[in-house]
Parts: sequence; structure tokens; C-alpha cells
Amino acid sequence: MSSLLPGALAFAGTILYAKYGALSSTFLPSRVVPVKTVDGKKHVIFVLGGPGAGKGTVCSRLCPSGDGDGDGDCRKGRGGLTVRSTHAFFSAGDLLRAERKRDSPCARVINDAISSGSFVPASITLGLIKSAFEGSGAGVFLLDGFPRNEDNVGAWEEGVGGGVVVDLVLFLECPEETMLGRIMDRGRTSGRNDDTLEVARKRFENFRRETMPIVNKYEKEGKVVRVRSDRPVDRVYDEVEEIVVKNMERVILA
Ligand code: UP5
Ligand code: MG
Repeated sequence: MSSLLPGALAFAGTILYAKYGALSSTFLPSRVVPVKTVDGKKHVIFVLGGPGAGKGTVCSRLCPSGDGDGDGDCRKGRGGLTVRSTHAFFSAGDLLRAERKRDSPCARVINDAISSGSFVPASITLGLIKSAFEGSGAGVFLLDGFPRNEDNVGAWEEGVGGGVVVDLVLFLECPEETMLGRIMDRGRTSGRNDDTLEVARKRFENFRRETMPIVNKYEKEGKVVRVRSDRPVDRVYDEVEEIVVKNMERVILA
């Protein structure tokens, strides 16, 4: 019974956050009671793959937060992913798109990078990720679309380092023509100004040139788990869920 308490308090804390969205960031973390992990640290799974590989699709299904409070916490997952905020999902791209809508000094830099298919400076992206993590009581984060290049990895290692343990890099493998087809389809309704043929080509080029070396680097460290994502969504999801649940069982204290 007592082991349920941290989860229950974390849940209450995020409800408070939803209700009093204006709570200052210094006040908020004291309300968020973290889920306990085996080593007392936060853990992360980097979810990588080309544009349109299906990163957002599987992560949001693992983590259908859907409660609009912006804390990324996942309380309605299936299977082993239960009602406590054991894990949270953040998409680096979504964090950047939200930030560019604000009247922030970074908005223009973010918009220029996204709309040209290049990468936002690492310090901006990492700042948003760190704030998102700090506002969550989850033990394991699924981080979609980061790190994208050497700069991102350097910023992560310097700014986060061993403070958050990188458990896995979940890499969604998909042929480029399939990804391009998906982006073009989605572009009809997504409203994303980077879902055009011209920008998509640039995104693929940057993915091959800058992101693949990162995947290869983590592969040499034995951290990469590959999942083929050119298959029906349910099959991709089932395989990903198994990997994530196994990792959670290893990391989260009951
Ligand atoms: N779909 C998904 N899975 C399917 C399946 N198995 N079968 C059939 N259809 C499937 O999926 C794309 C589309 O395919 C959807 O319509 C879906 O229904 C369908 P989605 O899950 O959205 O794919 P995802 O991999 O998330 O594709 P996305 O386009 O979001 O990937 P990107 O990596 O290009 O975009 P992201 O949002 O991460 O980044 C956008 C930009 O932000 C970058 O180009 C960059 O400018 C900037 N950025 C940074 O600078 N730094 C960062 O760290 C992150 C982003
Ligand atoms: Mg996405």
C-alpha cells in the first residue's frame, strides 16, 4: 500500500499543476513527488528515427497523456504501463513548436530552423527538455527526436551528464521512400510548414548526415535497439511496448 503513495502524490501534484498552471517553476517541483528508481536517478530512452519513421505515433500511444496539463506524464497506458506517472513522454519537436508560438526571444531562431529543415541550436532545445523533465515526477522519460547531432550530444553530456541515465536508444528503422510518403500524406492536414517536399528532402539529408552518426555512436556503446517501423502500427507498437516495459521493470521500484 505504502508503495503506491509516491505515485498517488505525483498524480495529485500534476492535478494541482493542471489547475494552477501559473505556479512558478521553483514552486512546482516541490509538489511533484518523483517515482522511485533503482538508483534514485531519472532515466531516459531516446527515441530516434528519420522524419516520418513513426516516433510520435508509438510514443503517444505508450503515453497517451491527453490531459492537456503539459507535464508529459503518462497515466493511461496499456499493459504494463499503469496508472502511476512512472514514465513521461516529450517530443523535442513538439517542445520547439510550442516555444516558437510564444513571444520568446528564441521563437524566430526556432522558426527559421524548423521551416528550413535544419537544427535548432542545442542550448535552446536542451533548455526546453530540462524544464520539461524538471516539471515531471516520472522515473523514465521517453524523449522523441533528441539528440539529432553531435552538438546535441555534447550539450546533453555537459548540461545533464550522469544526472539522467540514458538507458536505451530506440531506433525506428524505415525506408526513406515510406517515410517520405507518410510525410506527404500528413502534410495535407498537419499544418506543419516542414511537411513539404522541399523541406522534407532537407530533413532527410540532415538525418543521414548528422543523426545517423549519433545512432552509430550509441550502437558502439551497446545502447541501440532497432525496431522496423515500415509495418502496421500495431505490430510496431507491440514490439516497442515490450522493450519499454522491460526497461521500466528494471528501472522503476515497485
Ligand atoms: N505513421 C506512423 N507510423 C506508421 C505506420 N507504422 N504505418 C503507417 N503509417 C504510419 O508519423 C508520421 C506519419 O506517418 C503520421 O501521419 C502517422 O500517422 C504515420 P509520426 O509518428 O508523426 O512520425 P515521426 O517520426 O514523429 O515524424 P516527424 O515528422 O515528427 O519527425 P521529425 O523527426 O522530422 O520531426 P520532429 O518534430 O522531431 O522535428 C521537427 C524539426 O524540429 C526538425 O526538423 C528540426 O528542425 C527541429 N528539431 C531540432 O532542431 N532539434 C531537435 O532535437 C528536435 C527537432
Ligand atoms: Mg514526430
